[in-house]
Amino acid sequence: MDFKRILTIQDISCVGQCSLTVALPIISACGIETSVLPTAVLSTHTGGFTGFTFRDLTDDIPAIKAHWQKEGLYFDAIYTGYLGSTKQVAFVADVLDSMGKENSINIVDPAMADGGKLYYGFDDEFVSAMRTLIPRADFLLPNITEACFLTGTPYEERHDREFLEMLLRKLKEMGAKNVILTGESFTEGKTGFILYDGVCFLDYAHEKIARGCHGTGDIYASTFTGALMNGKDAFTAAKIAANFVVEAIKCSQSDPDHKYGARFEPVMYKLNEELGIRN
Ligand code: PXL
Repeated sequence: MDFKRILTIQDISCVGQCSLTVALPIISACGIETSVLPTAVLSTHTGGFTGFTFRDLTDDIPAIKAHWQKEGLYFDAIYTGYLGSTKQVAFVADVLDSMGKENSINIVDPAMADGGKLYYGFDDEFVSAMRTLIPRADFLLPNITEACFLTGTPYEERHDREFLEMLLRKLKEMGAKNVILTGESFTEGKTGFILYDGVCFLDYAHEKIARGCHGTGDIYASTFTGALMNGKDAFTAAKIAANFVVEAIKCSQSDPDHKYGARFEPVMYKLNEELGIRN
């Protein structure tokens, strides 16, 4: 059997169901060994909480990478998410360039913005740094706000086909091999994703659930990574991820105290069934 080892690079938000506390269980449940490179440790995520702690791990990255190289530890895929500082982005670019095995896959989620705004603590300098990861991405997974910031396009509430295709084309021109715009579709009143590989725009639309949850981008990117590493083609992996996010959001609807994240744990078995994995 061909065992795959992937590396995911993002923060540990101790409470809040995002980043590594989502990526580690989901990708592992997809049957893939998941190594981690934590970018920062926060007491909670930064959305909807105040007074959180933040320990930046930027300066640990070069030594961690050097040790892995010494041990000959390389990865079949590298998936990046929330990064802790502008300086760190260059270190992460270096890890993407040098720690993959031959034919490894880079999945870049430019986790930095939503709802027309950058997340707390990010600025234009960080956005510019994040642009340097685009040509390294086999799969770039922005939401529409991130796509606007990365392309320097003013954010608009208008999400018609012309606007969405323009964003996807620009990101492709900026060097991404494939772009998956999340949380959008070409069908009015629905959400989903649009995958652009430079040739076709492949659209998948599903129901929009009234109450969205924090961290769903991380559930999406983690599930996509896990499904892709199980040999699914990109469109199928993206569809499995979209359906799993819907299941997790539905599962969270009845619990108003759970607004800080989406409950994916009770529906994990559905992802296992979909991928034919028995835990
Ligand atoms: O889910 C994205 C994310 C990840 N990590 C931290 C965050 C956020 C979004 O706000 O604050 C720390």
